Amino acid sequence: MAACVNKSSSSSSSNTATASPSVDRSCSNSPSTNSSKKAAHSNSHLQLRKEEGGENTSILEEPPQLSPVDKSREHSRGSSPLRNSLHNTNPQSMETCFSSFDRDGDGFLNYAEFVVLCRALFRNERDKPYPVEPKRLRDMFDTFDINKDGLIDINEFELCWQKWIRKIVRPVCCLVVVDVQNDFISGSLAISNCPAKHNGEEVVEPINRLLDTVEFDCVYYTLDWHPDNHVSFYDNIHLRKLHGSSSVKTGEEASLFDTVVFEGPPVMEQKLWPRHCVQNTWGAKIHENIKIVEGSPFIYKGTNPEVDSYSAFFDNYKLSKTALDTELMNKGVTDVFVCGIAYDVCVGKTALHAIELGYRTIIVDDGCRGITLEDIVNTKQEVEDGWGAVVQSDEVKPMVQGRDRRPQLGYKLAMELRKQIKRIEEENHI
Ligand SMILES: [Ca+2]
Ligand SMILES: [Ca+2]
Ligand SMILES: [Zn+2]
Repeated sequence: MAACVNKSSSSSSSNTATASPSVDRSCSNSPSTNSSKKAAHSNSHLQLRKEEGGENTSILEEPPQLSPVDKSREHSRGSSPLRNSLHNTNPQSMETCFSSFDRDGDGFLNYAEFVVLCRALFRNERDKPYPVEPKRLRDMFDTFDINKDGLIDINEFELCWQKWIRKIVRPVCCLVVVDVQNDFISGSLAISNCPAKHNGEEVVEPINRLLDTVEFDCVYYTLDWHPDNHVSFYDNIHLRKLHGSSSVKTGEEASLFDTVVFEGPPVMEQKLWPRHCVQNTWGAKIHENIKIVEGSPFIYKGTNPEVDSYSAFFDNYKLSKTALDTELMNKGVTDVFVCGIAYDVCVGKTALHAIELGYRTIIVDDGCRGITLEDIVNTKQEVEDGWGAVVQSDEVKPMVQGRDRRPQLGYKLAMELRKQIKRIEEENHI
């Protein structure tokens, strides 16, 4: 488990935190952004597109449809050129898509044409369009109108196609199963004793059902994995000095679940939990009924005695980072689905870090159980505020298959691309 904890410096951790790894590398290495800028000024190229577009519009009586793409090898794919284009990696499919939505055939997508595209893109599994706020549509349009001339040309569309549409239609999906360990279910920190009185064992059925029925591209299991002398254990309070700012002044005064401030360094707030998930004990084991997908990695967190770690990505003070982000980045993961225990602690912090790192993030609500109802509500709200989604387990499959395409997740990806474009532009100006 030591190998899973990357002791990176705090400065490199925070760099990573502000970057957008899932699309960053591919975007900054991609010729598309640079070529977009150059070619936006190429009149002969635009002229060519105008002629091609003109020919195509006459056959487009109906609004073009972006087809649902079923990754589970569904055979009936229909014959629409647009539908085919989404399955095709050759450059022609992009041009087919572009000209299908360029309804007036002028070689550009104007805002109204882009709105039609979004209506085709953001649909539920029954092919019904999701409503999208005009402000969000405008933000997304502005993201892809890189030269700000109020139109998306074919070169700007290349970025839109490669980095946005294709990823929305064919997301790379990871399920992160957070801390479904004995101590949180029936052991020393059983959440059934906490205010929400949740039964942690209830996450087993929906999680196993997801694992049995949904083709995730990868699955990760996280484990709270503490050494004996861990800072979060109430009975270890005498091992460390309390800071002057701590409202609890002495170890004797402290009660279970109090929040104290330790002197450090660094000075850090810490909630005092009962001793739990001690490495290599029964309490730290994953619940015996949870299905373990063969070859799926375990991510161990909270291994440093001096700092607690709720999230599967970073410890609570971002002093270190686990291998999870790098692994997801290497796999090209776009969408992170999170479930497990405890909803308002480790699940929530994992989801919020995934959002911060640039992933489209989805909490599987019925695959989570938590500590307090109020904090669970707040967790959901924070995830939704970050353009993540909170869904039920039976909604997951069509999302993973790219048949249910949520606007807030598309918006999130567009905003990540916008940050990257801005960064590349700034670098080019320097
Ligand atoms: Ca047009
Ligand atoms: Ca433009
Ligand atoms: Zn812990």
